[in-house]
Amino acid sequence: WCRFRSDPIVAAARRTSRLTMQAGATLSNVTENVMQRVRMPSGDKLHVRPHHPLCTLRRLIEEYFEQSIGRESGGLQLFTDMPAVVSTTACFDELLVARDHPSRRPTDTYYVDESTVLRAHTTAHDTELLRRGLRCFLVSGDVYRRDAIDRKHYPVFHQVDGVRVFENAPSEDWVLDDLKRTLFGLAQHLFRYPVQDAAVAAADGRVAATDGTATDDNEVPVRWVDAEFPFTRRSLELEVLWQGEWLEVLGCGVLQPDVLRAGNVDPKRASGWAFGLGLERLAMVLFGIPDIRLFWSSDRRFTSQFRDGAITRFRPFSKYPPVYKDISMWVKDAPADADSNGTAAVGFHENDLCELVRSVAGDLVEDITCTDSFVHPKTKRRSNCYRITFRSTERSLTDEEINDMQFRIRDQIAHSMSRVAEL
Ligand code: FA5
Ligand code: MG
Repeated sequence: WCRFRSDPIVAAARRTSRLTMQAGATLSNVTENVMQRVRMPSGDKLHVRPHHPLCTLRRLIEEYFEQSIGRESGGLQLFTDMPAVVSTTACFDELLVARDHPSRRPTDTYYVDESTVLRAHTTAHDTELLRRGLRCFLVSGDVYRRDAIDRKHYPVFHQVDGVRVFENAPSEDWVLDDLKRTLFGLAQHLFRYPVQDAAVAAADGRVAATDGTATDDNEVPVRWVDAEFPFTRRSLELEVLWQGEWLEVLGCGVLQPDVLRAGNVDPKRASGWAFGLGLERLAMVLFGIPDIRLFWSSDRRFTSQFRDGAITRFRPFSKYPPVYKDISMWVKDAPADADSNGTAAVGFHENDLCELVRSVAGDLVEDITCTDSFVHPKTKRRSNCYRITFRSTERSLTDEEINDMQFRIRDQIAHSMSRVAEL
């Protein structure tokens, strides 16, 4: 029932974190494709790979924290190779993620077994590091989520989380101000231009640039948006205006007292902040990389463009033509009260379709969009039409290989999704 139980990486993670195997564990929903990324030797991972844009960006972030708070707090600790296989306790429970929170569902998270997941965020390490007595640290690594497919989403991406705990902070407002000031400084450090708080600029009657370049004053517009995370309060997201679009790059907030307690920190004496940032999102903006799949490319025309430490604009080597294929199916919706934790809810979920397509087409699939959905007036059955965009970032695809992939996708849907979808 657990294909990866004997996998060396999974076994090692289980040993070091004393994960317990429980009876009646659910079937793993980790695909071989994804497991290959988990198994990559830690030195090959993109956020530590020499000259890789994600590595350059991670180092710039660390450099900023070393130069700013590292000195004042007397001990910033950096982690880049914490194991990606973690317990549900670390990933969810200790972060107060409710039992029925959507992020826990097997449609959204990769379960190795009932109590073990591929981390869905690097926040999964925060309580453990607090328990080790650390009060100021950054954790970076590969994270895994079952998700949509488009040019901004990929099932494996990279995050950097940061935590800072203060003994005797004057107030929660003070902690929040420190957090905002710190992250604003980070944006400034990364963009090399003064960043401009869009709300402040608007109040001053100044207008933000909307074409994605810096304005005449070389200012990059950013803004704070209210957000919600179970593990923080006063939560916020930072967005950057880039190419006419507000792009969410990080989430943050003041740590909940119960999270501090889980980290053996007494919330009566201490308080703290945390943030989590997506490296791909920021790197796409800073290096001008148009498609998240490119980060995984080993094509020399991609890799040769980047040098350690330098933020340079990506020069597209050529845009290969997309090929569209439509696929229609009758789908069975999950009952509204479906059990969200553990066993697969019986119902159609788009993430399952995306995962299936990804397992057939790999990085040749660029996007999957539902283009039409209707409910039959008599039978009340729902029909969805999906448009699959195939495009390689490296070459032209032949009709033959696309037809072959499309055929295998249909075959797989009929084979493994028959309970929830009918072609
Ligand atoms: C989190 O993961 C929280 N753990 C962040 C956090 C940490 C908040 C600590 C408060 C305190 P979220 O799911 O929004 O939040 O993801 C954080 C960032 O990861 C996003 O802002 C985005 O930059 C990036 N991200 C999220 N999903 C994807 C994806 N599928 N592909 C690429 N990047 C993604
Ligand atoms: Mg978010």
